[in-house]
Amino acid sequence: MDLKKSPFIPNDKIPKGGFSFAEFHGSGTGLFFSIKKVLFSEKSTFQEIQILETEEYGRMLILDGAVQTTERDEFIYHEMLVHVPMLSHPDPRKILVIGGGDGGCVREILKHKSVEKLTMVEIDKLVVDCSKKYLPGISSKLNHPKLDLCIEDAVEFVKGRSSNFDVIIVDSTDPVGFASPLTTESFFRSAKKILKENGIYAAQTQGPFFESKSMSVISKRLKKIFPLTSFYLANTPTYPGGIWSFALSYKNSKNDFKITPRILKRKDLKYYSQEIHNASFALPPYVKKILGEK
Ligand code: AG3
Repeated sequence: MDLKKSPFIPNDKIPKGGFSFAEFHGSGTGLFFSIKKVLFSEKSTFQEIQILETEEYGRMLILDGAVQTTERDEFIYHEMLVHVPMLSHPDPRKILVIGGGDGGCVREILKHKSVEKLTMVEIDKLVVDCSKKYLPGISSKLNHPKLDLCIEDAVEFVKGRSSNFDVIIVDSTDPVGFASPLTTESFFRSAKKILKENGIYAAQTQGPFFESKSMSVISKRLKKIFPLTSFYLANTPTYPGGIWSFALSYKNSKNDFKITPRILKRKDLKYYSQEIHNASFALPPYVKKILGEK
């Protein structure tokens, strides 16, 4: 093999006079983005927030050095995190989003006419504010009248509320630092309590390629608390490993997650379809192993 050829970034691809941002995914590997402009860079009480204008992916939101979303590929993650649980529920009216300050989940949830009230609990107001300013396509519905936006810690929010929600969607950062309580058994127990009897809990559960350990821990905990949990996958070009997992859990085991999902007739879905919905639950053996499934 000619080492000078493929393994190196060709000189003409290294930004001249500009710079690049890299997220490391393991030791000695990662993903780099050529940056045209820094639009926002500040430290909030919770984290370091950056919005960068990239060469290939449009604008990109980074929290504590981890890529959260880019204008070019955000549709995949947001459509899959939202429409799979929403269309698995017969009549989702009251929805709770945890995290999701950029507004991508809110935008997708509001594509469902059954929604009467949508509550979003985001810990960091600065993420909401800068997304409204710099990511207009993603945050477009953050001023919607059906949305009740609460700036508070979701761990406190879920404690002691009544069973009010049809669907809970957790759009969190990686389970480190202040986001790690969102993957504990006690959080799952509280979330289950505030779901109605036929309620559904969905969450992003990291990538199988670089975060297999945390995926396996989350899977064990979810399966302990919820009577029925199933995982599904989607391609996410800008997240570690390019593939991401999501969990779908039911409060009541009488529900069957293999029911045919309801159909959402929209022309603006770019990744989600009923076919993809069903196909996304097919897991390769290495992922089943991580999840302790056969
Ligand atoms: N939240 C999950 C992003 C996890 C990405 N992890 C990483 N890059 N290490 C995305 C928020 C989008 N609304």
